Amino acid sequence: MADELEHWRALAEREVKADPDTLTWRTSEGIDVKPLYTAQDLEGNDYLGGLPGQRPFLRGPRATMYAGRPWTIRQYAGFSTAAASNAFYRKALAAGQQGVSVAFDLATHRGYDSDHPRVEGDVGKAGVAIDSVEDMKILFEGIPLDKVSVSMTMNGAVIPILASFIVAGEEQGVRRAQLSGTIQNDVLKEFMVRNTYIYPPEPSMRIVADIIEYTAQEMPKFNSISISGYHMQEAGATLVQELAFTLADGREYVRAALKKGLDVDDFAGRLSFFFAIGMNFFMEAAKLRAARLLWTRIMEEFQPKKASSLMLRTHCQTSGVSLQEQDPYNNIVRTAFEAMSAVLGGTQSLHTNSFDEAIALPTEFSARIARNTQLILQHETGVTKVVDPLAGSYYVESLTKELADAAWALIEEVEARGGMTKAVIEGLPKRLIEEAATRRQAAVDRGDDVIVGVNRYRLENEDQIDILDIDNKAVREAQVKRLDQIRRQRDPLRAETALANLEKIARTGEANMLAAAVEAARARASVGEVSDVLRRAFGDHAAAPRVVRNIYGKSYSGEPEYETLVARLEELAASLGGKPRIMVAKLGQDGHDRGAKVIASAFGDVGFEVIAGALFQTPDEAADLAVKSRVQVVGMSSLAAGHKTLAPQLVEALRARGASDVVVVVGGVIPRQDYQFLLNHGVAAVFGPGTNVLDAARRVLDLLEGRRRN
Ligand code: SCD
Repeated sequence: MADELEHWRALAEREVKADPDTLTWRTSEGIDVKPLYTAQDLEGNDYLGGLPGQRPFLRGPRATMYAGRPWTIRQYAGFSTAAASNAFYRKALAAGQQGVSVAFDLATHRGYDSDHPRVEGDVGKAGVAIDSVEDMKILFEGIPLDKVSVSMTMNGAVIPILASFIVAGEEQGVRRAQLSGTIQNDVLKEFMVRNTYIYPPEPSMRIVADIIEYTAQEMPKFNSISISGYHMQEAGATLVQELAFTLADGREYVRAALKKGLDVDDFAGRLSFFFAIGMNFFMEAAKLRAARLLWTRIMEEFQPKKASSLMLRTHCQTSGVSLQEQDPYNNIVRTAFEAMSAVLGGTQSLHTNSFDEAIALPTEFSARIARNTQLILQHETGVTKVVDPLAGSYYVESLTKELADAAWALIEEVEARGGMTKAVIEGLPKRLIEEAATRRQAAVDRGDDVIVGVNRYRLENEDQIDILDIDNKAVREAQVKRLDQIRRQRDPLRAETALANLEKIARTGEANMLAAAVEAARARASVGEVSDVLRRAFGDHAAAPRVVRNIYGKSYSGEPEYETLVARLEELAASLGGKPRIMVAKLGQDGHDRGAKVIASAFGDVGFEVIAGALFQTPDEAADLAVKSRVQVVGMSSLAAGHKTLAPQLVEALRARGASDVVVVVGGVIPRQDYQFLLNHGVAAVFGPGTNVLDAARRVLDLLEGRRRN
């Protein structure tokens, strides 16, 4: 073998006219991927050789995997009203989808009823508006909850939403013990990346534990949590970070449940996971194998007796950030590869993104292609026939081990700091993920990481595609009407008593909060009312905005285009008597802040003074801060479709404060169809998905210089 390898090196050297080691690819995880793997790479790899359905489950949680039952096609969807979403689910189920997965709007996520003044731009936009049991009943009308399993992506307002679901089931004639599905209920990652938290970390962890307790006792078919790495990768995490922080979160939840006095075997089998699957094809499949191995290792510490307590079962979703606005049909291809990778890695359930998701909500057409991508995989490719088909591959087995070992080192680092709740409060995972995101953006902007149709092979003219736009005003009016009706028709004393009881339990911890909320939901207390009661007991969590520095700039330093820009900014600073000041603003309930953070970081490096606005500001609050901070530019980042409501309100709020000279630019998920609307409403420039950050900085500088000349 050694001789043959030497011979291979000589041949390789002749072919590429360089040392073959120069072909090694260092991934963003810091893993060196060599051009060739051989049996030698497997020497000393002690993770090899297991079988599926058996400890440590590296090869899959079930013995027969898809040969026995294929993964669940579970498309995440929801928009507008409960009735519109219900019609969408029913059609999807009839067309081959196998489970339901509800996307709630951001108002619901953050525990606000649709009539709350803070959520005007958010109602019904990026998900369905649910204010009460009545909406929940409409959402599942004609969908038998004892047969179809339902996933609900809810973390902040998890107590009222799960309570409303339980009561909707009851009133559909389905006992809670028969309900099958999953509630996301993973709050730790909200503090790290997704930001739809409501309460501070510690009471939020109590909520998680109460839900695990209640479902363990009352809902044996229901997965109490979906411990999610997906959003970490979306926010820019490397696969090692995604793996490590997700599993460390899982360990923290197990401890929280044990602290309540539960027996590990009573709940561990209903913990579930959720990972993103991006474009690094083999590494993503290896990640799922490594995840199962490490979860078994973690769970063995708790000495469960049941095998199911050691198994990692997971949902996967193809990567949203890998989708591009430019040449969007390419996204169908990206999603298909990612889906294949998830399946080769052995996922239990899968969502495939629609190709237009980098631009807007999926249309019926794009949703059909996304669903069919999975149906084709299940029925036409033969991938379901063999369990863990990548096992034994020199490369994939090596990757599995490297990922597992690197993630384990990070998990141990978290452990040394006292576990994930502490690490989250101290901000370690968030900082590491934000640094990785900024590094990745620089690699894309520099063209080191190629994205077809974006930084290479870009089309000169893009065709416009049809998109789905929601008439948010109409949704809000309909919701407000139903809320009024509910408040008029319910027994006020019963609702008040139930809410007061919940508040008492939240303050004392003397009983289960979900059990109390079920009674409140029966009494027709709304999602907002239940959330407010808990807000009174726990307070609101406000994260301090922080920006990482010197990562974007460092990767460009010395490059002429970058240095020219820096010099131009210095010149402007000299003439202004200080650096030009830009405020990066997130308005409404949209907590997706990867873009805002990366912009803030890169703009800071090139020479702007960056003021990071808090999350969830109203246009008036943002305008107040802009005026107080004497900024010349406000950059509003919008990823949740609220831009048409919120950007004009921001422009107006600035004008009302005598600050109409402040340049307003908008970036994020903005469909081209909306550019002119925004420009007509006082926005100076729009930066859609795929914008090169240096180009954006140059454009903002042009605008500022233009204003100074005029
Ligand atoms: C499975 N089964 C088998 C089998 N394989 N039986 C025989 N032979 C086999 N080979 C059985 C299982 O034991 C189970 O029964 C049943 O079949 C269903 O299989 P499952 O593997 O449990 O599948 P499913 O019910 O689909 O559950 C999958 C998860 C679950 C466990 C992963 O938690 C889930 O559905 N998660 C989805 C989460 C989700 O959709 N999240 C969306 C997030 P028993 O149950 O009786 O054992 C969206 C999001 O956050 C987007 C981003 C954002 O909003 O920011």
